Amino acid sequence: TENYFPKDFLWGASMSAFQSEGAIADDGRKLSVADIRIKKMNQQFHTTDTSTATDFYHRYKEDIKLMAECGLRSFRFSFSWSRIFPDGNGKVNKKGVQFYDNVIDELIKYNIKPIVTLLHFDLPQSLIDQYQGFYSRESIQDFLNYAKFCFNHFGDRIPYWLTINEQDVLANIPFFNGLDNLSQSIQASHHMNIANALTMKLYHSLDLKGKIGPCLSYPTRYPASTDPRDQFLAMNLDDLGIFYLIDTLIYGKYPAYYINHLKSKGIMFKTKKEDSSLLKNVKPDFLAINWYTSEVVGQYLDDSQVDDYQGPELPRQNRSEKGVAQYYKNPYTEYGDYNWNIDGVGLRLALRKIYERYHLPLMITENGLALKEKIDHGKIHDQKRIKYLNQMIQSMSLAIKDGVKLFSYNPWSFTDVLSSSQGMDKRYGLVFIDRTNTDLKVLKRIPKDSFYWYQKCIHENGSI
Ligand code: BGP
Repeated sequence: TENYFPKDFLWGASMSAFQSEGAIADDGRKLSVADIRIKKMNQQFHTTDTSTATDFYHRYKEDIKLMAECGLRSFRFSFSWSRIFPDGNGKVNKKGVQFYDNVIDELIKYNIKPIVTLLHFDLPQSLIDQYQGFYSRESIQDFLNYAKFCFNHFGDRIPYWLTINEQDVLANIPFFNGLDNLSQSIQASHHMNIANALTMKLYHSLDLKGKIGPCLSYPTRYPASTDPRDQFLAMNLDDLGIFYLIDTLIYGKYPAYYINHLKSKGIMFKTKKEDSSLLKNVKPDFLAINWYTSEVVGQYLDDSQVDDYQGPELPRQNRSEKGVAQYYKNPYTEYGDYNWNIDGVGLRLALRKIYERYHLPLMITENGLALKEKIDHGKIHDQKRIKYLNQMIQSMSLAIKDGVKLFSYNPWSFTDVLSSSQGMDKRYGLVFIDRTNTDLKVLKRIPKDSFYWYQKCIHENGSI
């Protein structure tokens, strides 16, 4: 296939702190909401809590060496806020800072550019205890202080910063933020919008040479039928899923469709007079997108309506959102082991749609296929993942040909990591981590077939 990747394209890979580091109480670190959430969810499996994860905290040198061997030019990871500020505010923890100094230096040693997320699902639990985290306005200042410390201390070595990972997810799933209900998390999302805006403005006011942007997730949505209502639904879910957040950041105010939507649900967040000026004049340098899959959406059907429905004859998925949408399986695409499909065209469509709406450079910060895997004579033959990556990379090339300014690709995940909610058996990595072993000290790293495939792809700068 034709190759449109620029020579300096950043081929990388992606991970996050709570899913890889472990060592959750070492060297002064305190708990985050993710540690507590995951422990609650997976009480029965010791191997699926965050206390060890993949032990990146102790094995970062080994993992970074593998990154270099793979040929990575960038690595997208996150700082654990409660490692740097154990209470979220107050005193800085030197040993936590030292750890990230070490990781960054190790990456630079191999010429791998660090892409750092400030917050990836792991708000310090102490901020929940102090004032309910992002639900409270105080969180804005604490996030800013944390960001400021990081910019000042690490800034000269970090070319790309991401503010908050997947605020769209945080806004809709309260417990990811350590909160209890949707109206709290809508309020939290407003505070995160301001925190996001002020953090980017702060960064741009400093004399640093890097770039900064928000990081959001997006599944491409296909309407289930030509019924105009399904067509409208797919667009509306896009708007209410992700675009309202980017619109707010870029145009400096909430779009009317979002406010109308909240009102129709009887939810409204509180604002202060100064908020509209705080939200204005933010200029993200790029948008970071986590993209995995495409979805087919149709109108929501009550059981009583199902029989009369004249719409699409598609297999219904188990998933439906009451009163909002019914999800279908896409018969034209293949699926991985976890209900997410392999849809390269869907990625091309997403890249065009997002670029044409905002005209900002794009970076893919997550993309991958989850599989259940086992070691087979010392190897892991992940052919389906290779197929997935192949489709994605071809689509990226075509998107670039079409004019999309895509400059970096960081598939999820470099090594297997702890899933955000489904334990250690749900694997995305290019490198296998043997955690089936009951001896947690083993955690052997084994590059999968996809590792060698991606290594070659990087070497050829995307000619596959
Ligand atoms: C994204 C998160 C990641 C990662 C990924 C896969 O939403 O940013 O942290 O986990 O999804 O999701 P999961 O682990 O639930 O399969």
